[in-house]
Amino acid sequence: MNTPARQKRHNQEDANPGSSMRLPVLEELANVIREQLEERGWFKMREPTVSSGEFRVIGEKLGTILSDGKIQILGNPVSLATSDQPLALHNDEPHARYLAWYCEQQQAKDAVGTDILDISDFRRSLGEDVVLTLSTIVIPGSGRQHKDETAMVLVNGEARPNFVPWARHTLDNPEKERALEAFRNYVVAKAERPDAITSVILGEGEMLFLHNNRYLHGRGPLKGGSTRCLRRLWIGD
Ligand SMILES: O=C(O)CCC(=O)C(=O)O
Repeated sequence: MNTPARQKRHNQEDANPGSSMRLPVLEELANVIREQLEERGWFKMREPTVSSGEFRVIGEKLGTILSDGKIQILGNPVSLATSDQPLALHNDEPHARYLAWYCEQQQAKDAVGTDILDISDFRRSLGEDVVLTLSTIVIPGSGRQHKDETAMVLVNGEARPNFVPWARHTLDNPEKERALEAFRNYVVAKAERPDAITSVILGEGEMLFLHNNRYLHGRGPLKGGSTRCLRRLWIGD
């Protein structure tokens, strides 16, 4: 019998994004996503029953949430991502192992996708010397989580690329200039290969998960007045 107390608990569970009834389902989804990210670097999920709140719960199961915000055009943009400008291929905050976007609203006409490019062979292609030099190139106050980031971040022997083509880099010796040039040339050569870039278009309720240390991402311009709105998570270890 549905007692008033039981009915009340049900109603609370429906309202709560991480309701205890749904937690095993979300846990299972997070396991699948983690496996896909570690195997192939990205995963698009069509799961219309997952709400934006539950998307965050999935993110929490994948790691520590470093940032949770909206990518949509703002009257006074606080970043390129919140303007109608195109975004060249880049990495987000390098301490975020995974990135995730949940489409809350897509542009009514001419849906805009997120472009992704596999750079998982960067360490072998660039070589250890270049990787080490990149880790000494400061990108001053780039306005992300860590104020002075470097073009490569080394964490416990792992190299995390931080490719931000529009940012000012401190290049105080020729070795750094050469290393950054090599990084840029590497990305250009990768992007020029046929079918290298995949454009992932999200419809409402769809999600994209990306390994930020293995893939670059970007997007084309948005239409002025676009209602496209993605909820974005940066997920650290
Ligand atoms: O709007 C998009 O599809 C990508 C946004 C982006 O580049 C970012 O979140 O850093």
